[in-house]
Amino acid sequence: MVTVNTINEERLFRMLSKSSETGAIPGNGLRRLALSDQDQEMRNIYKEWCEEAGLKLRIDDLGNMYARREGKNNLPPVVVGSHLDTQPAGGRFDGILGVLLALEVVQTLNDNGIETERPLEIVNFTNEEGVRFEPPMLGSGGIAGVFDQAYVYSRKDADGFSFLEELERIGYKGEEGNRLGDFHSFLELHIEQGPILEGEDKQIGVVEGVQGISWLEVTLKGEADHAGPTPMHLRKDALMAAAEIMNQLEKDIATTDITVTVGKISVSPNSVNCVPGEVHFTVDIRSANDKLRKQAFEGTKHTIRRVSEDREVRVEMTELWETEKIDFDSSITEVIENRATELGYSSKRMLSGAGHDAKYVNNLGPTAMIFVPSVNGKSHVPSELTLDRDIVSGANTLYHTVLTLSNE
Ligand code: HGY
Ligand code: MN
Ligand code: MN
Repeated sequence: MVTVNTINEERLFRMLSKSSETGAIPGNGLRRLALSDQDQEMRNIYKEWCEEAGLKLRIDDLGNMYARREGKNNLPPVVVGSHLDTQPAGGRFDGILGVLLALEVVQTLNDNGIETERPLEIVNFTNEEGVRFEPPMLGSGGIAGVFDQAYVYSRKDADGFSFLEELERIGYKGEEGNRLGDFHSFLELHIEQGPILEGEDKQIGVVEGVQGISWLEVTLKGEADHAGPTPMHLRKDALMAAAEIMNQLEKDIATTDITVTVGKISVSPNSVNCVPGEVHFTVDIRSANDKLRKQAFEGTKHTIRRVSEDREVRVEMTELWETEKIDFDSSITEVIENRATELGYSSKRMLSGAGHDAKYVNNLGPTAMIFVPSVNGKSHVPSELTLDRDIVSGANTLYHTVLTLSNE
């Protein structure tokens, strides 16, 4: 039986509460959009903590932050990390736990005077959420060769500011040569963001893979008109067309194996007494089965074209993002499961419904994730919550998994 409670809970929760103050919004939430002032503030705090822990910090050309702890031998490191950026009205744990628990693991190794065979690198990836700069995971996707540097730099936010401008503005544009190099293994601890662990009363999720995701951007162009004198049969109402489309997608495309989400919509002229002339919305489609997801994607586009034709509304669609279902490294998931069991924690093997940086780092080398339960399965909202005891069991599992991997 390994010693439990190896991490320093007081220090860990002090770091977490500092993060929870940085970009805080009412309802216990966070608004810390990628490359915003709040992200800059949190990056500066995290940088200081890394340097206080004796780590050597470097920043790459996409703003990804790597902090390195040397080992006995100059071998490919064990890498641990996640993201510090949040949703616009997000929670205090999504991504943040993975970054701060990685730092806590390093500090605990320091406390115990442990020198690991391999070096360790802890990471904060830029723009995981893909809210301000679409699509998600531009930092991890950039180093994994999914997005080239020019594409990442060109992505603009709703106000027209580019990723590059904002990265330079907050002072976190480093060198391409600082990107993650060859590594032994990558671990990401994350909140589950769903109801499974809580529902089955399990403390640790041993994550075996991540489902596939497709994003579609849609613009419908009808005709704006006066809401009063324009008879219903003469209208080309873009919002009514969108409403019919969304209803059809929920009915005909979504199944128990396929999620369909229209998360973002804008209407113009967006006035009480104007028939909407133009609507812009997004569709997020996910499944653990890539064949089903691709069929659902095609079915979605067909539905949008059919309804638009019926209503004489013009349509433009852009396939914004696609990422396949991936499988993590089974030798690492076995280590996670064994350490959790030895620590006396219940665990469950599972797939991730949400995308994570680990999904792209998995392109570069052996990767896996550890989940901790989300209360009521809620995430991407201010009420997002993971209980202290579950954070501690996640941290101890991460610590002992890192100890094993860094001495392999
Ligand atoms: O979209 C996702 O699943 C992740 O939270 N960025
Ligand atoms: Mn996340
Ligand atoms: Mn998220």
